[in-house]
Amino acid sequence: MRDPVSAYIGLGANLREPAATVLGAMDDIAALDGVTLSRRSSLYGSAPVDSSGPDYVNAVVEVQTRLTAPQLLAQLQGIEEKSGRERPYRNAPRTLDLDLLLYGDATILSASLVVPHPRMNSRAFVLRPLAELVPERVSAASLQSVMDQAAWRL
Ligand code: PH2
Ligand code: MG
Ligand code: MG
Repeated sequence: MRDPVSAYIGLGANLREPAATVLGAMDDIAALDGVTLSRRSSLYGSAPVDSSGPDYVNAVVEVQTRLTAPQLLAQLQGIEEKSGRERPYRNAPRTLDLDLLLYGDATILSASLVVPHPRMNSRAFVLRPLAELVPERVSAASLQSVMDQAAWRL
């Protein structure tokens, strides 16, 4: 069998009850077959970036998984759909967004999945919770470049 890989998943929500949704999604991730949730960051409040609506709740979790990256992504999309996510337009306010940020040390460039997440280094709501879990994977320069973005620990 494949060795488990450490992967990092960004969670975000800004509709309905975002904190409860994000916490529930962490439990849903933990319950996936082939996935062990090893660590959860704090929850962060954040102002919408290139998006609209109420403030977001964001967080990052670390998992160990034997799923491939596309298999893991498909499972995450299933959890998004279960939360009632609709996709009326790009960056629309959302009940739940689950982004695969890092999958081991892999670089993936396919039509349906790009890893590392292409915008993670320009978003404080990803970098701050990720740095709680794996500071060695978040550069000081990236953190510095998002200093002006509001993302506060809840
Ligand atoms: N997600 C986006 C776009 N903008 N802004 C915040 N604060 N948090 C998010 O999770 C977020 C966003 C696209 O996925
Ligand atoms: Mg996203
Ligand atoms: Mg997404």
